[in-house]
Amino acid sequence: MRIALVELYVIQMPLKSPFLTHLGAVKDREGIIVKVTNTDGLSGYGEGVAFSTPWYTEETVATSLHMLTDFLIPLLKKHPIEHPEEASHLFSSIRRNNMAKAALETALWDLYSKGDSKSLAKTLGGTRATIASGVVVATDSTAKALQQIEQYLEAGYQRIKVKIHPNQDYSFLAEIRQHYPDLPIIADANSAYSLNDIDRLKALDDFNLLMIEQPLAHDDIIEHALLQKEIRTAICLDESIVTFADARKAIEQGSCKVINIKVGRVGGLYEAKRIHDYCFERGIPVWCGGMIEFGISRAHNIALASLPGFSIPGDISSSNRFWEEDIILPEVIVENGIITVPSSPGIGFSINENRLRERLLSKSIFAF
Ligand code: OSB
Ligand code: MG
Repeated sequence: MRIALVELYVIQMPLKSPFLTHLGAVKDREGIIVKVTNTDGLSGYGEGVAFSTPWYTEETVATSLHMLTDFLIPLLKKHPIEHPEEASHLFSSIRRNNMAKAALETALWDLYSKGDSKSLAKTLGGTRATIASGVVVATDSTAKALQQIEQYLEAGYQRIKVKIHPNQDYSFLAEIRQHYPDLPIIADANSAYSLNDIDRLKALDDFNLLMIEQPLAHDDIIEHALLQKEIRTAICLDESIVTFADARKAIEQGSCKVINIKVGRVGGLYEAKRIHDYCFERGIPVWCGGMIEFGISRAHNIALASLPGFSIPGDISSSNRFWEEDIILPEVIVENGIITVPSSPGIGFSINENRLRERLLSKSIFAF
């Protein structure tokens, strides 16, 4: 791919309002923008989606920078590749650190698609011209949740996800369900429960949820299979699925009926597509998860979600869900609950250079 330059931009932006889960609050988002430029002067972009602290996975912005700077970028420099699919094989000599890998891998996909004058969606094998959009309500009061749901439904979102935990589940969901009898609702627990809570979790069958996301431990596959036998509500796995092999094992064991695919969590678009393909062949629905991300990662998510197996609205909301002003142009817009998949080359969005500069904390450059 004749890489000439890799640049890393660390940026920081406040969220419009704090994002609350039982694991803590996200108020300010730090992220890494990766820019890969080839010898023709074409550039591709990726985004590192690790958080500032290791609350969701073990990675952080600092560990991602370390991995990119000291291992991944030197590896790519030493072993030139012809196609982005080779990147995940190349990076497999480094254990885990999936978000760092995805940051660089996704930039290579964007660059490759631009060089080929094809949209990233087309390059990946996407078949949808539009994708369905859902949104997450992450707050600690029922009143606030109801108010936000109302606002998001007016904006057209097709399904709502709420965060639950043992101190905010049955009566919280009962009230939401009473106000919205037909609303497709996902309840995401981010591992707030154990098998000791089986009766609490069984009770949630009362609400006809679309699914319950990651009720048990972040690294579990076995206990989710035991739980799925006891509850009617479909289990969706998020944190537990870090590789293709995890997805295969979870499906073989009956640990889930749905998978939330996040590009960063699984180490890039290649692995994300492999998981999609495996699920699609077996009739297991998938949807695209979110990471409170900036526009570059959102753009990669839109391309991924254009694949045929993404049959459930993802956590792909508009840029203005979290940000006063995003770092891409145009911003991502949800209209009547859908997002149009760009057809121009690569991710199909350009960089809002002023905004990037405004939010920049540090920059590093690697010449090849
Ligand atoms: O568990 O899906 C999750 C955000 C950050 C970390 C984990 C999760 C989330 C979300 C999606 O719920 C938020 C979004 O819309 O980007
Ligand atoms: Mg989740």
